[in-house]
Amino acid sequence: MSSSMINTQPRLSHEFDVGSVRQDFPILNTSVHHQKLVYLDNAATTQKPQAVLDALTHYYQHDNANVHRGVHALSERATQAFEAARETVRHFIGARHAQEIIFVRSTTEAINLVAGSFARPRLKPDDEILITEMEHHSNIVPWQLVCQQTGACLKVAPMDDQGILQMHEFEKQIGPRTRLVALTHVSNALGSINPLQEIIHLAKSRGAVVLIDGAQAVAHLPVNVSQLNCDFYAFSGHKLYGPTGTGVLYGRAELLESMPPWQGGGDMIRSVTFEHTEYNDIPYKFEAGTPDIAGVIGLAAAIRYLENLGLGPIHAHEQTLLHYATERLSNLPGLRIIGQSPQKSSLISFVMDGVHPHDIGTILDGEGIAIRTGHHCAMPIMDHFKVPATARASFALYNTTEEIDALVSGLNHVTQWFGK
Ligand code: 7TS
Repeated sequence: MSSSMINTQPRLSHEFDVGSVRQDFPILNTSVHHQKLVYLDNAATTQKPQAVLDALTHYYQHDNANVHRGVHALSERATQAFEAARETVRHFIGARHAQEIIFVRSTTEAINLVAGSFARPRLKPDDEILITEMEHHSNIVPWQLVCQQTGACLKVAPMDDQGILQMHEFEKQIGPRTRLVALTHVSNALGSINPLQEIIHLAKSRGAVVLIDGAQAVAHLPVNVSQLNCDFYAFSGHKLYGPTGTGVLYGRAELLESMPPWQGGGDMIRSVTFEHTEYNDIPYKFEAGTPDIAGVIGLAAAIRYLENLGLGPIHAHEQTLLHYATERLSNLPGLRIIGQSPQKSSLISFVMDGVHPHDIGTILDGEGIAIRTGHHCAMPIMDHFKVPATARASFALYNTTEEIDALVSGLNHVTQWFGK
């Protein structure tokens, strides 16, 4: 049996059974500082279900070989599993063609690929790239580099104090010179879900190409790139219960065809002489060198795991956690939630009067509770809210209301510790 055929058992009930889901994640039984782990740092990376761990092990134990180059049985099996994973991803995000799925290392790499291969060769001085104020650094810095290289100009659409994109300002910023609109689907530091349908329609009606950073979306919301009608969509495997070192760039076939390769090397060519190189077809043109074969196969296992549970029930469960946590945290004296969009994914950023977020994180860690503290690679968001950092609890499909109770109890200890 090839690793691509490993599957999770279909669940009998359509109800979301978090107790049973938790049993699929061995790491959740870990103790930290003699306490049961409460893992609330899922926006940084998610834990992996046994199905993913099994897919990785199975591949290395039974199928390991390089892809697209051997006639021997293992290479054919590895290639078959790798290409089956591409089809799994295509179906998962509703792309029309498997060749529109490019395997990369991460969201960061996907965005850099578009910056280097789409934007950099095309943009001219005074052309514009429009982003938003709520971007992760990986959807800011690659465009700054392109602007430095081409003389194009970076524009930023503002958000309001709830963390909602100001649509009228956004609309005003899309001008005749806007070549590219690049924005996040879900903000990693605020949780805000952007109204993509409206934004993409607007941008495309003005002739701009649209890239969506889906790093914080794909594990939490059903995504269909064909319905969205975006040109590029980027995400990371590790935030989707899959292995680190895997990511996906979806790109519309016509655009990908028209772009030069990004990196040169093996697999991305059809023929090479010292005088001339013929490039391979898409997607291989953008996949130079040996890919993370095991990782991609693990990513497909993660997607099958999610599809088996259903993004709808997962979203409903996580929204229940979000609302429960929002209510409980709002009642804590001196705690302020940063990011209050009514359309929010399952994370809460917050600050506490007189306590540095790092101290919150350290005290919670002592109780086995993992949250993230810092600027979340979104320093412009911190600037907007005039805070140096926030504490962030981010929830995944395996989290429970009891874990939120543990968080609240830990935050009460923080308040007591600081003598309030
Ligand atoms: N875009 C968004 C919206 C993100 O949240 C992240 C990672 C990235 C891009 C980059 O993803 P990578 O897999 O290429 O690193 N965000 C976070 C976070 O919020 N905490 O740690 C990483």
